[in-house]
Order: sequence, then structure tokens, then C-alpha cells
Amino acid sequence: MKKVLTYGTFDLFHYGHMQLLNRAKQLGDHLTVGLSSDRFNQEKGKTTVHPYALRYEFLSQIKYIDAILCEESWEQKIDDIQKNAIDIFVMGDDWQGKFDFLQAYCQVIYLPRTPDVSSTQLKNLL
Ligand code: C2G
Repeated sequence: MKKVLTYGTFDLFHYGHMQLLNRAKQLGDHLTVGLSSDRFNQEKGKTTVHPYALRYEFLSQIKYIDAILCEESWEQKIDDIQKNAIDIFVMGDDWQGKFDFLQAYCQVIYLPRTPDVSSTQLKNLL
């Protein structure tokens, strides 16, 4: 079984998020999503509309997500990869190069971002 891992805030869940998760799942057989905690988002300098519990609930409804873990730090990725026997780490290419150090542990793939949609844009519409 080929296991895929990705991370994100997934605030105001939208088409860009769905496309990323869908393509990530198509790279393997099992998809784990690391969902950023509210505290970690503060560390990332991100304010969210939806708290962790609601963002978790959105992701838990998606049938092609097999597991969700809490992302609480930048440093947990290697441990998450090893503990979950991850084969492929996937992120949108706005992160291009930022996680190349993980190539020592698994395949690293950056997928093109979906243009013209973002949580920030949607937030500004509220
Ligand atoms: N994404 C995308 N297209 C968009 C918007 C987002 O492909 N229009 C992708 C991003 O590239 C990312 C994922 O969807 O791979 C989640 O995006 P965010 O929720 O904005 O995640 P981010 O805040 O970038 O957190 O440790 C990594 C961080 O937790 C990533």
C-alpha cells in the first residue's frame, strides 16, 4: 500500500483544497492529512475563520481522506513520515522547495496550485 501525506490549514474548505487532496490521493492508496491546529496557525501567522474542530469536521466528510493527524509544529513532519510509513509527501507548489529535506525519508512532490481561489479571498468576501 502506497501511503501519501500532506498538511494544511484547509480554512473555508474550497475547490483548490479539494483538487490538491484529490490529486494527492491519486498518487497512492492511502491519504493522511496533517491539519494545522489553531495554535500552530498563530505560529504560521495565519488567522482562520473556522476553528480546528470545524476544519476537522469538513475533512472527516471527505471519503478519500483515510486519516487525519494534528499538525502542531514545523518539526513534526519527519516523525509523522516515519511513524506512518509514508511513501509520498505532497504539497502545493506555493511550497516548492521548502520541504526538499524530506527527500531523505520519502518521495516529495509539489503539485500546481489551483489558480484563482484561496481562503484569504473567501475571507474577504465574508
Ligand atoms: N492549495 C492549492 N490551491 C489553492 C489553495 C491551496 O493547491 N488555490 C493547496 C496548498 O498549496 C496546500 C494545501 O492546498 O498544499 C492547503 O493549503 P492551506 O490550507 O493554505 O495550507 P498552508 O497554510 O499552506 O499550510 O506544514 C505545511 C503547512 O501546514 C501548510
